[in-house]
Amino acid sequence: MSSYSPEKIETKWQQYWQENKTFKTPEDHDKPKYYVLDMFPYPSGSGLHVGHPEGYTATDILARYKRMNGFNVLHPIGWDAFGLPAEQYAVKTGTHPRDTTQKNIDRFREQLQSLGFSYDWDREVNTTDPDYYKWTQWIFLKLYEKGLAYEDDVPVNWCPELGTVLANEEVIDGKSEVGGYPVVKKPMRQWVLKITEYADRLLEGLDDLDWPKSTKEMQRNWIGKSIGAEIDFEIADYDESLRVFTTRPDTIFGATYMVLAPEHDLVDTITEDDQKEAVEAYREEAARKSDLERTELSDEKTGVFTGAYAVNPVNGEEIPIWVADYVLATYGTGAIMAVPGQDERDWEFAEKFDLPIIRTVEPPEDFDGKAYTGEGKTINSDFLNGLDVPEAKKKIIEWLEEHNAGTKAVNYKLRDWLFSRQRYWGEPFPIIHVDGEPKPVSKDGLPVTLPEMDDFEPTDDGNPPLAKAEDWVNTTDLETGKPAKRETNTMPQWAGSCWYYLRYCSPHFEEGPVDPDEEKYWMPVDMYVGGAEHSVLHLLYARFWHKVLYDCGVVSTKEPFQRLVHQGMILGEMEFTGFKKDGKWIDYETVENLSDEELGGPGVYTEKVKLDKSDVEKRGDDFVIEGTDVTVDAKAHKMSKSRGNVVNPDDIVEQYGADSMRLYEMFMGPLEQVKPWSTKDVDGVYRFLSRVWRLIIDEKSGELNESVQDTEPSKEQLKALHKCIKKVTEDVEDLSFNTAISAMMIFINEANKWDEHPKALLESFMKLLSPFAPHISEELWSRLGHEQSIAYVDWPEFKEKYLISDTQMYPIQVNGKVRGEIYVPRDKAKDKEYVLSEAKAVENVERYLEEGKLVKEIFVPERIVNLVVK
Ligand code: ANZ
Repeated sequence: MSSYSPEKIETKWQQYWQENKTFKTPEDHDKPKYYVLDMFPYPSGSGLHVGHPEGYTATDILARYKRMNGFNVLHPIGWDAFGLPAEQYAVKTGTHPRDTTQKNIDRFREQLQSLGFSYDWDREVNTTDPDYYKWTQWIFLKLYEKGLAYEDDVPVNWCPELGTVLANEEVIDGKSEVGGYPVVKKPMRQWVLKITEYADRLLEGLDDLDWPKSTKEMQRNWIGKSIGAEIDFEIADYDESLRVFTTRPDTIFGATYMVLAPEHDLVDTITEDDQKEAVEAYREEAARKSDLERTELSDEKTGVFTGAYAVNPVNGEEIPIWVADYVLATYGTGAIMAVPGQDERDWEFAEKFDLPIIRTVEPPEDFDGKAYTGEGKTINSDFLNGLDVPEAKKKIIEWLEEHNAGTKAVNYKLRDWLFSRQRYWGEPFPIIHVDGEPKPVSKDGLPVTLPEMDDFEPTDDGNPPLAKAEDWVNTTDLETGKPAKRETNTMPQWAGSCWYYLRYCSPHFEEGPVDPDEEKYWMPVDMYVGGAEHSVLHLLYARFWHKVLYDCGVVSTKEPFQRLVHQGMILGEMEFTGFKKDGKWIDYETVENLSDEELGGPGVYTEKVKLDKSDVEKRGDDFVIEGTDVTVDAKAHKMSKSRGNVVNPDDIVEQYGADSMRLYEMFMGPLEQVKPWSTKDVDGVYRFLSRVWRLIIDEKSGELNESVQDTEPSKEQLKALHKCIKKVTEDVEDLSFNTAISAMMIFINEANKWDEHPKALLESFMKLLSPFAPHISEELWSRLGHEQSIAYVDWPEFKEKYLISDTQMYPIQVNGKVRGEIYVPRDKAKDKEYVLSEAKAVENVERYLEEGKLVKEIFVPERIVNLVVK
């Protein structure tokens, strides 16, 4: 073999790693540990997409780098393999989801192995394996024992098309996140997890995590803690009172009307007869809208008057009670005091229905808006007048508590977690029903495995497919001998991913989900890399379970993921479109800024022309038609089948090899940035690797090049190498992989100019390259004469001394202007007399000295010489 051929060396090394179990995690707990984790994939039918190797290469570089730096590294992978697609496929084709899943897993594994990732394959986990989900069920029972799992009849998001209930998070704009099918509300018996009990701890825990700011903020908003008060308003002529939640109790003197959510219990009681019809019609209308539609700020406000009045506890004033759908039944108390002066939604409503508006906070003088939501002095508010908002809040709460009319209150947006699905392909609940009451299956009864079935459709009345497995459903309570029925719901896909990172610590442990000693050593995860789409759900649910397990004494850590990084999405290739009018090219900006009419009518005089990459050139931030100044529209789009811009990683690996694929995905740009794909640039990194190859291997003979010798590296060579070591080391630590690769390219360009290539120098370079491009590095390392894998050799140490050159340059100024420069030997660099005499001898400087009189000599060691001449 003479030229660089990845197809030959890559399989060879993959086999070597597998046969030698090179990446088996060492048992040695004396070394410092590094746990680097990927979000495990859902093994879909379409195989890996180019987004997977992006995060996976980044973590693999870190894993390999840390091993070479003496760390004990845990770098595992597994499969998040329950889920809807395999079940839908089963309904369509009759293929059991287990078979589909197994096939997909095998394909994924093969693809990951073909990319040379250094996973410990002995620790693979699979959420659908009964040995795994036994512990998912065990954890559920812990939640149940702690009163954190309960059954409830809840109005749920029922998706008839999918035959299942969806969590709020899985419904977007009234449609299912998967498939986009319509979703309606329907009351159903469901399992619910009390995540709300952990709301405060989930908030507090965020403070110490090294996570992207935006992700923490999303979790904070999702939990949505609001501090305020609950206030009771008597209802005139009724023996009832109305409780509202407000974050602005200080504005109570400005409450000019009240609003009940259409679903509020009091609506029926207090609506006056002549208003009943209107209220009823309004309620029906509201039921058809989603929460999102109802609370949209921009939408026209709607509502009806009930005919009843509430009494403001602070001043006894009677204010009308309305029903309006911008108030949600599911938040706070489902009722509000409306303060149009300080709340935008209330202002709009008051304007529309001609209700009074009273400001209770003085807006700044130049304020010309409507509702004023800012800070300021309280006005029109009796005993609160003159106070700033926070003081006024404090004082009114004291007053309300004294007068038994209200209390301080906290509210969360976070709801309890709807934890059951009407599906087959999920974890069965370890629950039986005896006399209609739920009862946990005893620990020896775990795992409760899925029954064999070949019909995966839900029953016509919406019961889960498991209800059809009668032999399985009907069982006996082993404790009492009574007949019992198994729970037929299954857990949602989130369940298995809530704790998989723990299983990796001791995947074969039989006494519990995780071996406590291993957990103590490995946890928390030091680096977790995955998509930003998991900012809330998976990452919040896993934190919740982890905290419950902490409370149960199963884990010793309060948080699972210390550091989190999201890789940026990889878009399709850039697409270029030029525009023509009357047969002539016109600037893209012109097209963008002119209306169709101005352009001569839609599509009549303008013509869109799809352009090839080779038709355009980059000019500053724009792209122009080659050889002209005419700008074009240049955009990259999300990869999608319908757009036809999907890049298949297998094709790239086949054409260029895994090392080029890895290197390219890291070279595209900063890890966290969104970036367009460019196959042309894969070619670039391939050429770089070929250059590395040719530097060491003689293409004709296939032997080491003659220039590769056991000689001492020169100072110049050491300087180039250590520059590279410094940069690559710092950049890997900062996850700045693209710039690390640039530094290696610079080194190779330099090295190509040298006649001799000392072995030691090349070996150091191969070490630097090895986490990025492990196959070529192993191959060249072995050809340089090593029998052991490069994976565990020490990372090259950076030595500052090689960067300092042998001479010191001094600029020589005369009267503050540079007139020349000198180079002095390093050992004389601080010798004032020597430097000054050399400086004065510079021809150009000498001239000035002859012309005038030297009055002052300024010498700054290792910096500069300045001579003042008059
Ligand atoms: C009076 C008031 C005056 C309010 C003011 C705001 C500004 P967050 O921050 O989201 O918790 N609210 C309470 N329950 C509601 C419900 N079920 N549906 C819709 N809106 C509801 O917001 C709390 C504020 O949202 C509460 O404070 C209430 O309006 C409204 F100058 O009460 B406020």
